Amino acid sequence: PEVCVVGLGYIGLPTAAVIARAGMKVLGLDVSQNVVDTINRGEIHIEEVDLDGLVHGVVQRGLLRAATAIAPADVFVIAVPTPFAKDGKHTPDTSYVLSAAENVAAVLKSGDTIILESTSPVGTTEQMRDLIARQRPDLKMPGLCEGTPDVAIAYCPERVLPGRILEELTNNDRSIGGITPRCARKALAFYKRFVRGTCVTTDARSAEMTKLVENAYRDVNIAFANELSVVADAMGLDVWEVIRLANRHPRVNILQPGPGVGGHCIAVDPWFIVHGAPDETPLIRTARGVNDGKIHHVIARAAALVESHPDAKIACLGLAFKANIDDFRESPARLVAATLARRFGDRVHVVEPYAAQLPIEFTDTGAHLIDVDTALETCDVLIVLVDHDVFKSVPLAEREDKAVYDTRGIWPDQPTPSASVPDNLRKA
Ligand code: SAJ
Repeated sequence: PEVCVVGLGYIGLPTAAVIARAGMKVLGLDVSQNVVDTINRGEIHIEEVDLDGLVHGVVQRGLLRAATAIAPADVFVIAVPTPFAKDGKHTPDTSYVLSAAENVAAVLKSGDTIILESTSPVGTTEQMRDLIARQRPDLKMPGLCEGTPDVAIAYCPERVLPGRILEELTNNDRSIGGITPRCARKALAFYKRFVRGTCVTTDARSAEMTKLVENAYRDVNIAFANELSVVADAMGLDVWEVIRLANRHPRVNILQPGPGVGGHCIAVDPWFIVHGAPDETPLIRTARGVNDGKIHHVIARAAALVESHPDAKIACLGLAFKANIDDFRESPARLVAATLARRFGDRVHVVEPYAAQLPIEFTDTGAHLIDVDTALETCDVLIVLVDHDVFKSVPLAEREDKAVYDTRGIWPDQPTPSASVPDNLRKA
């Protein structure tokens, strides 16, 4: 194949499919035989808008094939996870990246390009290069040799938003970080074949940091909004009203408070910066703490509301980590709902149109999954945890008599939402 994509997850599979759509022959590599079989049938194992049709088409046209074993290619794209190590200290675990690089090294030949896309701590691409250099002393490595190196190595992070992956994969601008300028130019030529956005070349370390900075920037800004929401609760103010008004200032753009920050990126990547510079990152570290702390504030406020309505049925609206997607991993909404279910048992009902059943931790709590109509008919306490469109569109008439805790601010017309703030969370 021309291109080999290592890792067929939320980034690797759409990337492989988009490259194939551009007419290149792609081999997709995954450790899971099940994933490989699914893709080779023209089906997909993840949910993403329009991805099923695209994968089906490129597999049928013979442009995308999946396998568990690597084969020679001209360009290798590594898109494997970089989770935390299991040391409880938020240490980045780059072992999947390094073992992917080892795999690639085994089939590498002169003229090839290796691109790392996985979110990685600064220095990982050079580390990967050093590992390949040790394994393949026959090849001249960029930055380590005299004259023209045999291979090109670059770091090119993705920045796509789940739910808009295919759109953003082609239209977003990209940072192309070469180990050397020549590496950057080779990687640039590759991305130009399927990216419409502007591709900006830089060095690998700057590109690694850029990816981390983008997500840390968002985390810090969400932390500001979340802190304001806790302050507003203490002062008996409507935070949504305050933010709406402040955002009319031409240079103020405050993000939206919520039940905390979920997903696999924004709550993780800032730690990679903290880990690289622990003494220089008080703000980034504190923001993480504020966002994680918001979950517990929401649990306390929701529990107080439930306790003040001893006979009422409760509906938790939403489990997903954000609006209009079916991804429940690392979701603050799910944690809040499960905590309430453990505490209040069969009084708790969960509405999640994107779920067929409740996640495992709800087992034996007595909580039920119900639809939004049933919730509006039977529950007197509503706790909004996700801003799904179906919840947003519920008219005031169907909820005005209910006790509501709206953690996402989707119902600005709800009468005096702050009235339900319990005394212990109120200061003034
Ligand atoms: N959230 C808020 N308030 C806001 C915005 C978001 O509470 O105003 C919450 C969401 O509800 C969710 C979490 O933050 O729980 C993260 O959602 P998100 O939409 O901000 O981001 P992700 O995790 O879906 O995707 C992010 C994106 N990064 C940035 O916007 C800087 C995406 O572009 C990246 O490609 C992705 O991380 C990634 O893979 O790194």
